[in-house]
Formats: sequence, structure tokens, C-alpha cells
Amino acid sequence: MNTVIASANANIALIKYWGKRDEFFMLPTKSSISVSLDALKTTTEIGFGDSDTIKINGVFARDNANVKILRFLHVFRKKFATCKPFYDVSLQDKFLQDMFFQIGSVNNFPTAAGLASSASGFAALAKGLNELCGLKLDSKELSILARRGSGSASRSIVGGFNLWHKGVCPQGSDSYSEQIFKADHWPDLRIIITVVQAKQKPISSTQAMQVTVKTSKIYQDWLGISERRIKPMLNAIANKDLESLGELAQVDCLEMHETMHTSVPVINYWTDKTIKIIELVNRLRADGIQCYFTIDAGPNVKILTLEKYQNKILSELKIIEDIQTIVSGVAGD
Ligand code: 2P0
Repeated sequence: MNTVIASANANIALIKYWGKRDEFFMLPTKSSISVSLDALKTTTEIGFGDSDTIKINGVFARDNANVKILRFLHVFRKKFATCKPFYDVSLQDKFLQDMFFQIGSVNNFPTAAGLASSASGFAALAKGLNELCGLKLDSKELSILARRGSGSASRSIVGGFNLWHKGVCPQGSDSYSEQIFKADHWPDLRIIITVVQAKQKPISSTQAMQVTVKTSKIYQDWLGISERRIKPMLNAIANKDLESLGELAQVDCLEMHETMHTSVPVINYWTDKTIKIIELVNRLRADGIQCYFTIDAGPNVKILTLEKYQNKILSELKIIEDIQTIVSGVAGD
């Protein structure tokens, strides 16, 4: 069987995406900024088959992941494949509507650890489908395609630092991510990912966002406040100013979680360990170690710091029992 292999790195948001203005087209309520993580990568092998089959880390995808990927393949067949010329000769007498895909996706990090794999997963899948079907989509079109799988995947097509423009078009042709800086812009930036033993995720990000948008009374205010952080965050990255980057990322993350904590019913991803790590980061910073935290839809804390502080932080984290750590730089390309 002819297959192609594509890969993509995960990313974390420095200014968050939380909420959609259109569920079908996967359009966000606000713009966001991310950094790509060189330590977290998905590699996907994809070929044609008799039916859509999806394996993640060697096991057939189930539940939410399977539903999301099947829906994405449906969108791909309908929207993207049919409106693009076929460059690949082997596809000329086939209709993409009748094509099925065999997908094998492998993460180099524990999927069960509560680290988001949908960003790198859908970005790798979009790149793989593009290559397999000879569509020659550019990185903007790939970002738009990946977005239809998972919002944050739009920021994982290329490495470095990415800005996802929220866009205004009803069908999302202007809602894509672009690289604002390459990885070599800031070689000593480090992201320490603490993997807190996650129990089952209380609620998926997709559902949690819907509840927040509908019920949190502070959500609309956060949208405006967070959108106004985009420019200062771009400046902080441009100037390699960790203090500004860290302070902006921290407050944006805390306010995003505040919108969840004020939802009905309350959405809470934090555990006791999440709070212990936040307190540790605060103490270290008071002691002159430059470090800041950000947290996504799970209990894991990501520490933003510089290479020169990484060993000190790692040794301090040993105080907290039963956590794993993964140190990441900024992913290239
Ligand atoms: C982000 N998160 O900006 C935010 C911050 C989690 C917290 O994007 O519904 O898997 O597939 O678009 O992208 C996680 O949500 O959700 C996320 P969908 P996604 O990184």
C-alpha cells in the first residue's frame, strides 16, 4: 500500500483560545498566540483503504477522538478535495467522495497523560492528507483545514510562534494561523510540562467551551480583555522579554479558568497538585528564578522559563510527589 508520513508538533497557547463563534466551521471567538513544543510530536502514516480506520498509538481510536476524526475526514472529502484540482495522476479517475483512509497516528508522549494531542494530531493528519491526495495546499490553507479538526490544530502546521487570526468571514476563510517568529528567534526559551496524574478528564474542551460561552457572566468581558493582550504579547516575543510574556500568559490563563469557574455548572480542571505547582512557581519567582505558569484544559501546569533556570526548577519540582516532567524548547520549521 502506498502511504505517506507526516508529522506536527503540539503547541501551547500563550494567549488562549476558549470558545467558538461557529461550531460547524470551528471559528473562534477571539485570536490566540501559541508556541510550538519540540518535545511533543505526532507522526501520522496515512494511505487509502476500503473504509476509514484510525489507530492512535497502535489502538483503534474510540469515543470522542474517533468521532472527531471521522467528522474531519467527512469535511475533507466534501469541502477540500472536491474544490481542488487533482495534481496526482493516480487520483484522476477516482472521486474523493468514495475514498477512505487508513490512518496510524503515534504520539511521542503519553496520550493518556492529559496532554492535548488533538493539535498535533489534526495538524499531522491535514499535512498527510494534503500529500497523499496531491492537493498542494499552502500553510495557510493547511491551517484552515486543520482547524476543522480541532481549533488549536490550526496553530500546529508550522513551528515557532503562531498567531491564529480569529477572522470575520462567516465560513472562516480568514481564520488561520501564521508563523510570527521562527524557533531560532528564541533558542533558550523553555517550557517545562508537568504531567500531573490525571484522572479521567471531567469534560472535553469542546463541551467545556460551549458551556462557558453560554453560561459564564464574565466570558464576554474576558474576550475583549484577552484580545487586547495580543499586541503586547507579540511585543514580548519580539523583544524576548520573558517577564512580559510570562505575566501576560499567566493572567490570561487565570482569567480563562475564571470563566470556567463561573460557568453553570462549574467547570474545574485543577487538582491539589495544580495549585501546589502554581505556588511553587510563585515562590521560585519571588526568589529570583524567572518562571511563570500556564494551564490548559487539564490539571497539568506548563512552566515558562529560560534554559539557565531549568535545572533549578526541575530539582524543586521533585518536592511534589508523583509528577513527571517534560522539558521542551520551541519546535522548528
Ligand atoms: C488553547 N485550549 O488555546 C486552548 C486553551 C485549551 C485551553 O485549544 O473544540 O482541542 O477541538 O477546537 O483545540 C483545547 O481545545 O478544542 C484548546 P476544539 P481544542 O490551546
